Amino acid sequence: MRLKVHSNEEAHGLKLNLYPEGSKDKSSQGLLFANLQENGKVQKGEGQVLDFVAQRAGTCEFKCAKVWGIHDGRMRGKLRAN
Ligand SMILES: [Cu+2]
Repeated sequence: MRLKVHSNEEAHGLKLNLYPEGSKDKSSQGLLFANLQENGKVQKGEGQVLDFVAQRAGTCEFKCAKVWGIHDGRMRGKLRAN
């Protein structure tokens, strides 16, 4: 799977949780990244390309990797692999 992330305003970065929600098995992650450094990278003026394989079915949360008060609770979502 490939996600291309682009921000039209300030620098943001998308960070996916590698483990599905409610997963107790931490021995195998749900998402396997080609380049883990891309996950959560925040760089102004540069997009992210997140290349990964969903190894297990489940729902993984993602949020903005940039920490700044007002955005914390809002810039988030979920990615579901069936
Ligand atoms: Cu953000």
